[in-house]
Amino acid sequence: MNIIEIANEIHWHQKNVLEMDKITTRYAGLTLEDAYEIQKMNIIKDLQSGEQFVGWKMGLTSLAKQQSVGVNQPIYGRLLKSMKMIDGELSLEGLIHPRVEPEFAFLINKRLEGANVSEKDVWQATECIIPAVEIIDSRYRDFSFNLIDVVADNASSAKFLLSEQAFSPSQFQWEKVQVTMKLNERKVQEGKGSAVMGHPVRSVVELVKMLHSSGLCIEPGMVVLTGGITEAIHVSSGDLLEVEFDKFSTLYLNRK
Ligand code: 0L1
Ligand code: MG
Repeated sequence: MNIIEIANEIHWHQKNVLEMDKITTRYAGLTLEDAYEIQKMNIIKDLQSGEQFVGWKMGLTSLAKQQSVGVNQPIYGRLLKSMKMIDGELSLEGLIHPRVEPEFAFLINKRLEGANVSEKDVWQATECIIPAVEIIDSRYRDFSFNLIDVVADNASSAKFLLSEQAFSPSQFQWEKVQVTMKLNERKVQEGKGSAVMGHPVRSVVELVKMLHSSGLCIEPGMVVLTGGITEAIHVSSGDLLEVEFDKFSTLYLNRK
């Protein structure tokens, strides 16, 4: 087993928008550390071809999502500038079988690091909180994977949209914010901010701790997607999506 070759295989499928078989059924003995190393190797390739690293995403932060994948821990992935959707258009180009989920994004303005980071540290380093939508897209056939597979595939990262409205961290009780997703004008999902580890700030704390164990940290200017507030829903070309965050913000994808 050569993790450089495995990383190359995943990267090829990411760039060529093609499904692949799980790596864990084909390569025995892969560890979670190998998976994060593969993720990092592929991001380095992207950076070498001119990409820009803009932040982190936490995934599998809700009990519902962990149960649906059969795991009991969150994961992280890396966000690149090209993943950022500029406006509310829903372009599914370059995606295999996209799913959409609502999230809160934290914009960080001070370095966050260390195993002992607290919620207070995160609040002190948070410039603002931004309603967001993540489009995830697994490169694995049928969206079927285990923890190691999905980490190696950059936690299914594909695209994300940030609202143009940014809010002060103290403006709302984020865990109580009700989020509703409508697909083609029909309500399909709803949830509260508390679905993300009880409170989305805990997702950032957990990310800092996970990064610390790999000698990494969150640098100022980075955005952090804290994890899905509801189940992710399948979207197809032409679908209209409306994501409402209480009454204070609404994000549209493919608004007519
Ligand atoms: O952002 C997420 O929670 C997704 C993490 C990976 C699992 C998936 O693709 O559903
Ligand atoms: Mg997500």
